[in-house]
Amino acid sequence: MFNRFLVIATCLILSSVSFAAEFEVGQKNKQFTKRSLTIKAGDVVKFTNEDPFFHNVFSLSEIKTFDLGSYPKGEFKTVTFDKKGKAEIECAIHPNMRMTITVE
Ligand SMILES: [Cu+2]
Repeated sequence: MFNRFLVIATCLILSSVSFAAEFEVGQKNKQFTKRSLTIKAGDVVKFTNEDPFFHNVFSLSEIKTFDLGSYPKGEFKTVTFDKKGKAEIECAIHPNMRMTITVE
């Protein structure tokens, strides 16, 4: 009885949630591991520092302005892109680190 209730409740919850995809972008050898990435509105991008020194992630783009600060190896931070368009992603510590995220 109780199990059946749980199954029905779970189905109701799952059907009302739209699943956002998660994409991972590393920071390795002073570069983003992807130069460009295309995602859908609502998707999440996880930026993981794989270098033995600090990296930063920021964007001044109109669709998403953010600054994740600086963080060391092994740490990651996530950003949800909710608006469509293009975002230029940069690292404040290494000016050559750049990538583009296209949100469709
Ligand atoms: Cu960097």
